[in-house]
Amino acid sequence: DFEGEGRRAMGKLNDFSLYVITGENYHPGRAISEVMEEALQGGADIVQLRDKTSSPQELLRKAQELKALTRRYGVPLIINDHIELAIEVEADGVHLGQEDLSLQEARRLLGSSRIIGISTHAIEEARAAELGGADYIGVGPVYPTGTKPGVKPVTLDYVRQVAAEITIPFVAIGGITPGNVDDVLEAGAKRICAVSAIVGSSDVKGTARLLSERVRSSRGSV
Ligand code: TZP
Ligand code: MG
Repeated sequence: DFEGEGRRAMGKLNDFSLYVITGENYHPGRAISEVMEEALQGGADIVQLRDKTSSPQELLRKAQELKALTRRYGVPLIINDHIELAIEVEADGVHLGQEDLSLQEARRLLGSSRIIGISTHAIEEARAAELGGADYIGVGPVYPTGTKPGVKPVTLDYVRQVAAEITIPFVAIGGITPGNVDDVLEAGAKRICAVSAIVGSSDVKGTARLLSERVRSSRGSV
């Protein structure tokens, strides 16, 4: 049931290590569910549908596909921006930016058993999200990234600041690759998120496995 699934998803939120977000531009000609399944096979343990261009009908179809896939793998599905779509497909939660619907309004619409994640770029935003009842926050872009071109990186200093002060789960995001993930973990991240490094890889499963193993071993729970 809707409530029960949500609570199970919440229970999992504390443990997740590798959050993968869709990015279809990075895999032209390959289906979203095929690529995301490879990421799940490699150890991704939370999935977000992020799609800024599709029609409502296309978005609904993709959300339904990913809902079926994530159910099969027993991991939460988060929908970026579209709270009404999250409710329609009974996703596990939503992810919102600073310019989107407010956290309070989102909570009112979703209830307490669904996950709400908020993007943050400065400690004031992180504090406000924690105080406002967000379930997790995004911290980034840590590094420059083609997925969000022109956005100023928050740098590892902000990761350190959040790690020291914020108690809800946070996920470091933006330009994270196998080559720099150790620095991000060293700065205090216990969870990381990637788009291009995973879905744009010629070995999606292998890259997801590599990243998830680095995160898990740094947490001492491989
Ligand atoms: N939010 C902050 S950075 C980012 C988002 C959605 C993009 C991350 O993409 P990539 O390809 O992992 O750098
Ligand atoms: Mg948004």
